[in-house]
Amino acid sequence: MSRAVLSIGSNLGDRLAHLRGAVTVLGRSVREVSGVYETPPWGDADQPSYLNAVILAEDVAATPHDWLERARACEAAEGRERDPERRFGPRTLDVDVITVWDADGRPVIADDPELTLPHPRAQLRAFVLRPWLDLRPDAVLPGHGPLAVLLSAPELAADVAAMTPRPDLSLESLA
Ligand code: PH2
Ligand code: MG
Ligand code: MG
Repeated sequence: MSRAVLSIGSNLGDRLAHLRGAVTVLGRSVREVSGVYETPPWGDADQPSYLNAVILAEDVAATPHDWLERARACEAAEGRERDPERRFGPRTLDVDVITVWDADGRPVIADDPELTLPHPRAQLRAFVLRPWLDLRPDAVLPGHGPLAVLLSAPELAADVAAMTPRPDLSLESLA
């Protein structure tokens, strides 16, 4: 069994509908979906706030590149357009592969430029760590440590304080 943590985010158009689109396209591989958070834009402040959530996914045969392909299929289904000028700019849907575990339960470590695993900036992103921690309080980001420890880093304090749970927006019933 291959397992993956996927981060989903949207800050353009009907944000909740775009996140729901990801859950729908991933289909039967979705095991659990976190709550939705409203989060301040990270990396490029001049854009609307995001809705973010995390998906725990499983599939018997998926390789790391299969997860990447599925992430891209979700983005394409929600009309994602890439702006080469703005790496961290606004988007209808972003689906990032954060970590993958192989059939033996070992985390995949890869520095393939197309798919670096674990995701090279996950440890800096409260909008990834917080919803993942909600689902798995004991989770560890391979190579970095327990999520609870990473989230208490002073560099993340402002982002943690600024993100707000949106219990009124649920993806759960779709999983
Ligand atoms: N994604 C980005 C850039 N900045 N900020 C938040 N809050 N959430 C995101 O998903 C996000 C971001 C590009 O991947
Ligand atoms: Mg991203
Ligand atoms: Mg991305």
